[in-house]
Amino acid sequence: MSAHKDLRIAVVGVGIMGADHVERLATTISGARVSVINDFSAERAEQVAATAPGSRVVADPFDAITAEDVDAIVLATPGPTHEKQVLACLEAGKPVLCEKPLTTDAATSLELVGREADTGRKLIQVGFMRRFDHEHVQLKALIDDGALGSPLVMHCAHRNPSVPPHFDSAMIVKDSLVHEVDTTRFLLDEEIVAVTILRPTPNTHAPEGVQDPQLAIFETASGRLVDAEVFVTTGVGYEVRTEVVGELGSAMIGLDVGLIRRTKPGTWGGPITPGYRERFGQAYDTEMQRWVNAIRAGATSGNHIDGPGAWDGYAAAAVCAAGVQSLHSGGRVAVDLVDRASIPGA
Ligand code: ISE
Repeated sequence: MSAHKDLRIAVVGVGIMGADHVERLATTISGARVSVINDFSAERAEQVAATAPGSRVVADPFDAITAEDVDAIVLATPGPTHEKQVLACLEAGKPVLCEKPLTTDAATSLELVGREADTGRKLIQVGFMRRFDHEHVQLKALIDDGALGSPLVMHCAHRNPSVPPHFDSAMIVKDSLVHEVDTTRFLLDEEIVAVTILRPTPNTHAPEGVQDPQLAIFETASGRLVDAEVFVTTGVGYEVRTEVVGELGSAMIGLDVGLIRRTKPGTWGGPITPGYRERFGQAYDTEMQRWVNAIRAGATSGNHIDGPGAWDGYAAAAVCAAGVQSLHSGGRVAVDLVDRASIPGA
C-alpha cells in the first residue's frame, strides 16, 4: 500500500460519472488524489485531467491499472469492459471501486467473486451508492431497530426525466432497476429469489419499442414482496422513493408523505431534484470517502472495502438476468443464485 500521504487513484473512464468522481476526489475527498486518468477518448481524458492538478493521462486502461503511481482504481467505463478491467485490478492486487454493474451478466460476475476469494483479500467494491444515502441509512436503521416491526412489503419508484438514446428495455432492468435490486437486498438484508416484470402501456414519449415504464415484483427469501416502478422517460425530474411497510408502521424516503402529489414539470408540491447529483451527491461523496478510508484500513486486515462487494455485484446481476428473462416471457422467473457458502471467502 502507498507510503505516500495521499492514496493515488486512477480514474478509468471519464464520461459523466467518471468526471464526477475526478471532481469529487479533487475537491471533496481527503486522503486521496487522482494520479492517472484514462478514457477511450484521448481528448476527453486530457480535458478532465486539466481539472485534476497532478494527474496524468495514460492511454491504455490496463496500463493505467498497473501504473506505479496508482494505488487504487475507480472504474467508470461501460459495463461490458468491467470484467477484464476488474480482473486486471485483482491481478495487480489493487482495490477497485467499480461503478455498477459489476459485469453485464451473472456468470462473469460470479467468476470475479471466485477470483477475488482466491486472493484472500476484499478488493472489489461495487458502486451501489444508495447504501450511503443518509435517507436510506436512516430507513435501514428504523428497520434494524425494529421500529417498523417486521417489514412485509416495500414500494419503490425510480423515475428519471430521460436516459441516453442507447437505452433499450433490458437496459432499464440492468442499469436502472438494478438499484432497487440492491436497495432491497440492503434494506431487507436477504436475497431476492424470484422476479416478475410487468409491462404497463408504454409511455408514448419513450423511444419506439422501448418498454417504459416497467413494474417489477421481487420475492425475497423470507416471502416479502417488493414492487418497483421504474420509469425513465418521465420528462419531470429525478424521483427515487422507497416505502417500507412493516407490522408496526411504515416509513418513506424520497418524498414527504401526506401530500396529494400531482406531478407536473418540476414540482409535486415541493421541489423534485432535477438530476442524480442533486438527489444523491452526498451519497457518492460518502461512498468515495469511506472507500478511501477502507483501503488504508485494509493494509493489515486485507479488507479494502466498506460497502457492497463482489457478492453483491453478482447477486444483483443474477436478479437482473432473471428480470430480463421475465421481461421477455412475462412470467415469474426464479433467480439462479449459487450458495454463497460454496465459495469460501465470498
Ligand atoms: C444510471 O446509470 C444510474 O445509476 C442512476 O442512478 C439511475 O437513476 C439511472 O436510471 C441509471 O440509468
